[in-house]
Amino acid sequence: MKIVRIELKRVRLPLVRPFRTSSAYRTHIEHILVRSFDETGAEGWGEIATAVDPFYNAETTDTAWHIAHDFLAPLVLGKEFGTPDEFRALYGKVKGNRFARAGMEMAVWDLVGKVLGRSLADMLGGSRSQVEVGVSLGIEKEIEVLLDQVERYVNEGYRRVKLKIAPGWDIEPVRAVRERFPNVPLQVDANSAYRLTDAGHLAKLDEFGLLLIEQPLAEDDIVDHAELQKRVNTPVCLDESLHHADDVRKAIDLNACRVVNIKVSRVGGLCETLKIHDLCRSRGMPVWCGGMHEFGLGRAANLAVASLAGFTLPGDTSASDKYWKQDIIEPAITVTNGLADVPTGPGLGVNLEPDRIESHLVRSAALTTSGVSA
Ligand code: NPG
Repeated sequence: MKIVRIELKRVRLPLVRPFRTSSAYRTHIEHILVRSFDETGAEGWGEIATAVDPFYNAETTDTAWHIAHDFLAPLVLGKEFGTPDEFRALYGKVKGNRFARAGMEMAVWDLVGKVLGRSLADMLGGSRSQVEVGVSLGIEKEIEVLLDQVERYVNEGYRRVKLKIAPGWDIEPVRAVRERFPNVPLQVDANSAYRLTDAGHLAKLDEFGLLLIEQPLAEDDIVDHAELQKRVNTPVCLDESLHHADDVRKAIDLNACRVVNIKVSRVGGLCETLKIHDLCRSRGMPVWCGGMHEFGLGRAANLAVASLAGFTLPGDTSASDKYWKQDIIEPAITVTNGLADVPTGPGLGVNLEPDRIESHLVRSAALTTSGVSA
């Protein structure tokens, strides 16, 4: 198989509700869709789920465009490959920029799945037809507003609640949620807002029986997290710090975490996701599937990933309506009684809505074996 044409489409969708984390405030999400064609005209789609700013990690929508357009596409166009693993080897010399690589690779998984008539979950070796879903709730101005949000999603059946925390918005909101919802499985995400000197403060979270505290310390740290884990009882979960399977191995060896968040984008794609899943399984490390506010396309890939046996905790794989008034796929992803169906159609198994993509398009480009065509 060869990729002979790649289209990039930057799409901007309004969020139904602005989302605040310790480092960013977002009202819209802009992701890049990758549409790849093989020599027979078969096509596959992927999603590059960067933030527009470098506040979660170093990549942005603009850097991802640059890398995909100027490096990844030229490296793969017209080159023969058999499997997604062989495909990613074509741009193996590109360092970092894992969100861009993940979207490019996802389009090939979709394409291969469509050609073979196999779903992504089937190709990955998924073992569930439905997955348990949790919800991620941003920082609010008032605790009452947060409590309303928790109530809404608990009533909708979501299986666990994740609260974003930051210095000044941590112990009190968590205490309030725990008092009002004593039995809800609860976890927090700091998006690297604390330092090791905050260990004593973070240990105050221990009394709330949290499933985990996600990425409390710096996004480029593993070592201090190991020290923090000695000082808090709540299991530490790493997100931003883990870029590939080797990072995960080091984190496990150092006891830097007791849970791993796997995000397809953060680790550079589905091939690396599988490696990390298998490693964690062999080392008895629980994993769950994180999200990057993906549109329905990337969300479908997350559901396929979460169907793997090692994903034992509910993921951030909420329904489309948590984020979008109108997703770019039809039907949208739904959650019933806290469960989402793993797509069964070929490839990612979703139907894209071209009109919706076009009406939210910011920028597009097409590249072929003979160069940029549009
Ligand atoms: O459900 O897709 C989702 C969002 C889950 O909160 C979520 N993601 O840090 O994990 C994170 C956070 C995030 C989203 C971070 C977008 C940066 C950008």
